Amino acid sequence: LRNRRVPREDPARNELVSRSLESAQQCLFNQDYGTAFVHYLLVLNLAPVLKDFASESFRFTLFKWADELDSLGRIQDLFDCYEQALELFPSDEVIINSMGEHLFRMGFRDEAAGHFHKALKLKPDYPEAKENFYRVANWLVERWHFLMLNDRRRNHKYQQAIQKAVEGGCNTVLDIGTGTGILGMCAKKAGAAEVYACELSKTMYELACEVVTANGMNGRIKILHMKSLEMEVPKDIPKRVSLVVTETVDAGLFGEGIIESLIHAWNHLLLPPQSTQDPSRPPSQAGRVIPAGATVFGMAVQCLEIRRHHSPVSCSSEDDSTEPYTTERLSRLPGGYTPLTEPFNALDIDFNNVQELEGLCSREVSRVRLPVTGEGLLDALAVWFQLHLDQQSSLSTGPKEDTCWEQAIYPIQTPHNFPLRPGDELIVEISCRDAYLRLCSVAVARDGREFRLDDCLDPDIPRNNPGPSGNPNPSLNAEAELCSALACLGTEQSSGPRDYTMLECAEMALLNNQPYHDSFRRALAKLITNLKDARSIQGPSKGQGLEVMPLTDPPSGPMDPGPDPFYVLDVSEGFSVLSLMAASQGQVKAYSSVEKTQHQAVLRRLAMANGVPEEALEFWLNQVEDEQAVLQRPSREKLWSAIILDCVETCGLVRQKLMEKATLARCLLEDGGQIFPERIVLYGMLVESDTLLLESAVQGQEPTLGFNIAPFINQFTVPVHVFLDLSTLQCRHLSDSVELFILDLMNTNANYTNRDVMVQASASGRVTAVPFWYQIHLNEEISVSTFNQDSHWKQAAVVLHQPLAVREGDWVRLAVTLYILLDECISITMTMEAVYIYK
Ligand code: 44T
Repeated sequence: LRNRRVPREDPARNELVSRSLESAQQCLFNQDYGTAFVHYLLVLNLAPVLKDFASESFRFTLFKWADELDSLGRIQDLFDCYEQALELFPSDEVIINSMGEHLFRMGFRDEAAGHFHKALKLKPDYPEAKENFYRVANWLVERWHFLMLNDRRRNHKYQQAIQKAVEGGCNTVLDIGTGTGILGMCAKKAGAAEVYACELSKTMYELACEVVTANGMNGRIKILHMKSLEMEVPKDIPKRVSLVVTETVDAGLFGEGIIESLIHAWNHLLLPPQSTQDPSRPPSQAGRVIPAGATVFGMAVQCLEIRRHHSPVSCSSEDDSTEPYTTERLSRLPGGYTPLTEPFNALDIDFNNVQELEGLCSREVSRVRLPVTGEGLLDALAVWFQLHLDQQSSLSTGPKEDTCWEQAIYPIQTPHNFPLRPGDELIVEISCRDAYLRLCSVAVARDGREFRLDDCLDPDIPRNNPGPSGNPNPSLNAEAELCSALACLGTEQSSGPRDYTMLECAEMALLNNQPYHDSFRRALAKLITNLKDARSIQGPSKGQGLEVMPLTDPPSGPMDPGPDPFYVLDVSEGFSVLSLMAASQGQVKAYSSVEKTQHQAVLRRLAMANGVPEEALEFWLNQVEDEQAVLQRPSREKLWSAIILDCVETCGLVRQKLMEKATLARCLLEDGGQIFPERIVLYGMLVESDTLLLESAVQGQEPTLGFNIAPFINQFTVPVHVFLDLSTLQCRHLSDSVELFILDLMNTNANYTNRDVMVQASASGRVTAVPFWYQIHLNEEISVSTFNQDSHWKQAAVVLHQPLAVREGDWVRLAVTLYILLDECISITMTMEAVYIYK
């Protein structure tokens, strides 16, 4: 018996362990990671005592092998390896985080987030996991959840309507799209006998379960992780319910599929409706829906900000599969908007009438004629709605309302030379296809004649200016030449598809960011002039003190600098027209790394329209596949005269891996060559903004009807708010703008990662956020700001966990940290900590 307790020395086993360990190390040295991994697995399974000793090398081997498997597309093997690793090291946050990264890259966002979350719980200040988690948090829990939960009025109205219905006898309730469970909890609190809730997002479902438990309703509300359309009686709920509550509506009302959900609910989940013939049926035996119905409104507007993001996209896009609208908060649009008509009633819909719901999509297109009341260009039809919770109470999402809601924007491309004016009538067609409401402004009636709007080149359209070049309206000149070129192309080839609709809003705004493009053009021209000068000096007097790059080809004759082109490479990740700008300079051979075929198509058409010779612009990625073309690429590595990096994303953050790219790019530049931009400088300021707080986290229990929801959903709070429109943010400035840090792309070693910045408060208040933006320095003289009226960039803001009270004259220390993670990738995140210093 005694012997059993003493670990038996097993020489054979020991021998195996030590031989395997040796093999593992040898394989690792030979970079045979697959075999090394197998050996390590064997060693650590046989001799767990070695775990501490070998954990570092084991991890290293795992990550190397996983990367190999990833690039080989052996996904199953990859995840098997991680499973095996986690059996050995179940609470190793580095392995868990890394597995999350693989999951994320493969598109399993929920699972990835779960891993990042777990890694963070194991090690709360593990920067990689934190950054990863913040990156997915926005996807998992959309930011509007915070807004809606902070919207007291909305919560209160829903609660009242539910309470009235339950007290009136509706005692079995289904909450469709429960989110955090709030409406279901209202029903339970109001005394409903049975409450069911469904939620299709896994993260939100799990959150709802936590919230319901925390509010002592565990087991009293049955929450299902499914789409309501998949629910059946009695499989998922025992019998039909008397009340459905739902707020599955988006800014365009129908975008979350409420019509389909309610048709299904009436056919499968709800008791039959209260019939008009026999109104005596008790409410517990009849079905009804909160909200009871909705009224949709529309209004024609002129709005430059919308135009920048959509022109020249036409509203008559033939693609039915996509949402026909974008969303904006009209009241917060930079530059505002001009109503061109009064709000009009576009649709009335009764959610308690299943025949009406079913008939909606097959309903005939209706035409309305709207008197034009304002003067201006028609840029969009804005749409909002009233949600009738019951007979008495309704919520409005209108632009004049004090609401968290955005409006749906149906962009319209009208000819720039045809402003509407009072006295005109706008003819709008309203239809419902694919359960999306579609609004299309088709024509204008003026002086007894009708002018169709979907045809820019209609010769019948009266012209009040000579054309794009002589445009009398200065605001229209803000649209880049390129843009009008694009518009012309689109209409010239009227037989072809209107493929300029392939650009997204932000891409369209980029195209319209003329100051940026002009600045780039000037900066590049300067560089080329300098290089030309250098070449002409170098030519005849090679080696006279000037550092000359070794050339493999013999240089051209001394008197003739030769037609050697300047090579320019644009490695922007998204859409970019800078390669085209470069190509249009002459004597430049530009390469674009734009990947999407539609982007390439747009660039080609723009090149054609702007007279750029075909051979001046090439697509890098197409060439990588085409060996013949590869041969024609610059043969020497250090040949690029300029490399263009897009360093700031539209959302207002520095692009990931920027510094790594800059380091690489620097190695490829010819002498005197340049990276564009050469430097970016980050600016920020102290502000007090309650709006930003409301969009970042649920504030206490009061707005959420006294339910304990905030701590749960606030786990998904992120410290940096992106896509901010700083020019219209409701806030008080509490300081001037200050320089926060500099990223020098021409010299990455010069960059620091931590910096303390002292900021003096210019007014008293509570610092709740530090919005930030960038000055992008193309060269010493020329720069553009990402916080600028014409910018396609939005801004971002660090939202402080704890507002900081300051008095005028106080100094605040901002600890700005720039995470540069030097592990396979370099990425940058910013955290900021505001410390109140002295008075
Ligand atoms: N956002 C509004 C739209 N769901 C609200 O998974 C207003 C946007 C908005 N679950 C700024 C401001 C605002 N079965 O969690 C979601 C969703 C779920 C379903 C089960 C179904 N058939 C569905 C359909 C949706 O319902 C939840 C709410 S959808 C509300 C959308 C504040 N930007």
